[in-house]
Amino acid sequence: MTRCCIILGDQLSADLSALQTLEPRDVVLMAEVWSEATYVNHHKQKIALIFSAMRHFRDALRQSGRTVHYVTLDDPDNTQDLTTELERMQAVHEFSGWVLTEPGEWRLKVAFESLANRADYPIEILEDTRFFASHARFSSFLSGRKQPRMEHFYRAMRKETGLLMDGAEPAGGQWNFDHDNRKKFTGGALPAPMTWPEDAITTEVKSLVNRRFANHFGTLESWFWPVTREQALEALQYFIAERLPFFGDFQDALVAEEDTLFHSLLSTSMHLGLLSPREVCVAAEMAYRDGQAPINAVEGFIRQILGWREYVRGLYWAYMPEYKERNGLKADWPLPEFFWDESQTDMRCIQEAVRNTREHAYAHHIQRLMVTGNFALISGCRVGDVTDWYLAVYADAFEWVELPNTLGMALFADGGLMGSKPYCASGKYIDRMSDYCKGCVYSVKAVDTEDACPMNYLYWDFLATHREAFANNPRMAMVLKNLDRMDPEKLSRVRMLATDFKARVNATGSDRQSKAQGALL
Ligand code: FAD
Ligand code: DLZ
Repeated sequence: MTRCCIILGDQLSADLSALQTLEPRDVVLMAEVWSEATYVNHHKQKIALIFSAMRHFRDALRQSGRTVHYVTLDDPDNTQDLTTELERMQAVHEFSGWVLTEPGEWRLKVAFESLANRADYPIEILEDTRFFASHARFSSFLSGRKQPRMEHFYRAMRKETGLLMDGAEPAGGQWNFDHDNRKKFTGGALPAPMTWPEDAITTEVKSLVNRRFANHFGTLESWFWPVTREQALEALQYFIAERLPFFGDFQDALVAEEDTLFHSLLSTSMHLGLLSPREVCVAAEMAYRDGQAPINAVEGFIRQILGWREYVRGLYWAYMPEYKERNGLKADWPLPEFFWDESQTDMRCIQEAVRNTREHAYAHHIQRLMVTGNFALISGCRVGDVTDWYLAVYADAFEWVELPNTLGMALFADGGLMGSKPYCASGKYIDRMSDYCKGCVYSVKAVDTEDACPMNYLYWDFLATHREAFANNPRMAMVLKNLDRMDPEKLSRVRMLATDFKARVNATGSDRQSKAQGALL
């Protein structure tokens, strides 16, 4: 009567719902499989992080006395797919039944449900309880709301969890301190990301990844990812002490060659299950209560986890699979080559965001939203290309969190479900929040000349293209008024520059003018 529990690469939590149901005699299956490692061109660090964390979790389970069948990628018997590995193990061991916690991605949930329906042995799929809001709780939030908004959900979650509450009132007297969190960083010492000596497991996994995934995006040289719960707890403590006090002030800042600023780098640890979101929020709140971090920092940080992280997951499960097909702005321009190779662009902001991404499998939120995301939005990049890119290149990218952020927040392709207006901006915004423009060959002050920052003419071209679609959106009224006031000849020059830019990129893969002209001769 032995049962088996299959644990996936992002389910590395001792309190996982499926693990909780096991008797001491029951066993665990974990498998490194080609299908999961290649369904998009995952960054090398993402694959290495998941394999290393899985192997460490296997060892922790074994130390606790649990029998674990662990299938490595190179195992000659490996069928290289999670559901077929389950079937293979069942044929060998004839378990009395299986249990798993629901996968975090739609495609995999469907695959396991379909196996459960056709198998002649029981496969039980349990809800993932590692989130604040269950599926039922999120459905009840959505029900009856025409226009769901994160802020309403977040306030309800604050009240329900008691996080950052003084009785019935929000701590600090306000629900949201976002207005205090928009400072430009003008210099000073920045705490380096925490790192640990590399152990034999990570070294072996990196060598496996270099050998088997040599053509995948990114490098393995840098590494600031915890691979065990102990390391993740240290990373949490380090963040709370060194970075959280400044997190709020500089949450939206962009600084050349400063790749992580005051961000926590905790997303991978929470998604893999090494940390629970609750313990992360509680640690942040304690720092506020102890006077170690100001309210604007702590509220801003907790809002990202209790608010945004839960909200995007809720929307994902509520609207999939139809959500993935949305293309509200009919975007269809292929993603430029320079998203994979920053040497192909002269835009310093994109160079910085893509370099960070390639070197670290990381970019902070404003790089993702206001640099690469904004460029993809205003140039009209094809939604599927963009969502595949984001899913591939970040160590923390799992579809439940990546898709609503990309398709909804960055590309405004979901018809306004994630946000009430598109996050579109010209180079002026990037100049205000960063030091990128100073070292850029393009002129951020220019709009309708050859040397103008492409973000400028693409921005006005975007507004002109979608003028009718945005006409009834009160939050777009001001920018549309500015568009309408633009001299028609100037607008026509701007639109021509946007067309030429895209033609140049189509022809050469690059926006570099001299190279493009050379290639066209
Ligand atoms: P911090 O800035 O320190 O924030 C703290 C935590 O808050 C994060 O660890 C994360 O868990 C949570 N958080 C912050 N913003 C969001 C958000 N918008 N949605 C959900 N959780 C949030 N996040 C992912 O985890 N995976 C993704 O694949 C992903 N793709 C994104 C794609 C786009 C286009 C955009 C605009 C954002 C995306 N985000 C994604 C959200 C956010 O950028 C990352 O969570 C964050 O940069 C992770 O770094 P950090 O841990 O240092 O975060
Ligand atoms: C992302 C990933 C990768 C690269 N490899 C594996 C793997 O070999 N085995 C595994 O169990 N899980 C892996 N994962 C994580 C899964 O893709 C993840 O569980 C789903 O995306 C659901 O969130």
